[in-house]
Amino acid sequence: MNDSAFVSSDEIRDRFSRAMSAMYQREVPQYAALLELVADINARTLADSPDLQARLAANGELDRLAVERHGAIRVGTANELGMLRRLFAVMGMAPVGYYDLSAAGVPVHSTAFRPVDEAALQKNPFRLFTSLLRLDLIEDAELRDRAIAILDKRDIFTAGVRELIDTFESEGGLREEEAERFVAEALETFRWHEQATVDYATYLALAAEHRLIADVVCFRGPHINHLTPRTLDIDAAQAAMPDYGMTPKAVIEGPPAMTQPILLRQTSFKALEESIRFAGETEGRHTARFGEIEQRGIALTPEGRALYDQLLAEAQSYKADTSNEEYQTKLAEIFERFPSDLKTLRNRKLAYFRYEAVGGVRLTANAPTDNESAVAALVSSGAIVAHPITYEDFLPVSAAGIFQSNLDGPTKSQSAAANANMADLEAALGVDIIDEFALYAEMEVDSMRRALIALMPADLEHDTLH
Ligand code: OOG
Ligand code: NI
Repeated sequence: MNDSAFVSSDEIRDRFSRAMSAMYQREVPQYAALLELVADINARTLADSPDLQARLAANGELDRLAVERHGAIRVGTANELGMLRRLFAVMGMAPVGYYDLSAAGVPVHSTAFRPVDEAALQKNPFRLFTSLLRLDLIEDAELRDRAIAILDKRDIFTAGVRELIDTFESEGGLREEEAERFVAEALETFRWHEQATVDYATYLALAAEHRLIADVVCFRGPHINHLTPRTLDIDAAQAAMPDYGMTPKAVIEGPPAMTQPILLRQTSFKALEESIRFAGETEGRHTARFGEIEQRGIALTPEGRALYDQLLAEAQSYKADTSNEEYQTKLAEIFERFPSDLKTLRNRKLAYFRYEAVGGVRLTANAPTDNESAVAALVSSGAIVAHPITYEDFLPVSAAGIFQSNLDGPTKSQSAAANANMADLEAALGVDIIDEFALYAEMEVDSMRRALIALMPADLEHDTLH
């Protein structure tokens, strides 16, 4: 078999993410306006800051900026999620991270399908935040059974995509014509349907339990509910949204603006009210689809993340009933306790770095023998440069804020206590969920090794490295 005849998974993901964006722009014209806004702001920010431009270029992030986006979908059953896992594997995307949203009263738990290695992320970091409905959290047994019966009757995949996934798994790849067909067939799963599968009374009963349950259960498939381009200045984006015809959500989620941006800041425009045809030809309305913008910063270690979580928790009580300006001011005040310079973040091991040898010195036989101290000494002497590793994942509190701002209308309060069940989500996926911290740590350690090897004289053995 000729392996080179296969289209790479990275290439298929890139094509799929562009096709998804084109479809969503046709479905939700406001998303096209959002892309325009972000492109304008990114161009302006880069023009105003040659420094930022140089840093992004050095990190290989300038090229991916224009294609960078994430999306979100919600599915109803373990079978649907299991099949999605196989579908995303064709595009080199694996489930990373576990997000328990039940604590915030949203009856789902989630993971992000995304590429994991550096080359794949650079080509196109397209990610999909994917939630599975927690039918076990519906208290009303009769309603729960009805939801299960409705979901059991639908098939969200085309026969064509099922065949192509089988081909990918048995042959080890897809050829050009198959890859093209795969993108078109896979896209069908995420298309919007203005025709609901249930009557209006059923929709209303499910929506009264939780709007999200109605959104997942009453339609033919898991319509893409938003796509999110990456901006370099989210404060400017939030402020400019009304000029582009959008109503922004009340506050920007995540950390405040910082000299060294950390993790992820997000905002969205409110979900649109759409007209739906229910079974029996009743007309009704449903809000589901919106647009989101995000700004990404450095990935934090578990220690850094713990500090972030602690400071964010302190800020939560200021979030309700304040303007974004007031909230950001308060947040910035609280986050003064979070180091904002790369050196402190590195010395206190709060964040992850990619190390790059820039030369100037050669290692000698009496250099420190463990990689970490050797690298630290070489960073101080300037022979190695530490670049921030970009956060590629999501944040549960932010995600809850995004969910809630797009689910207006009455909802019964769901289980107030956190009710994480990662084992259940993994069973549905059919694979283990990858720990995001392990991925960043591995990237960091690999880069240390590569940097040290680059500075090593040819006569020193590479295997003296750990
Ligand atoms: C997902 C909301 C979470 C994010 O960026 O944190 C999310 C959803 O509404 O389905 O997309
Ligand atoms: Ni999102």
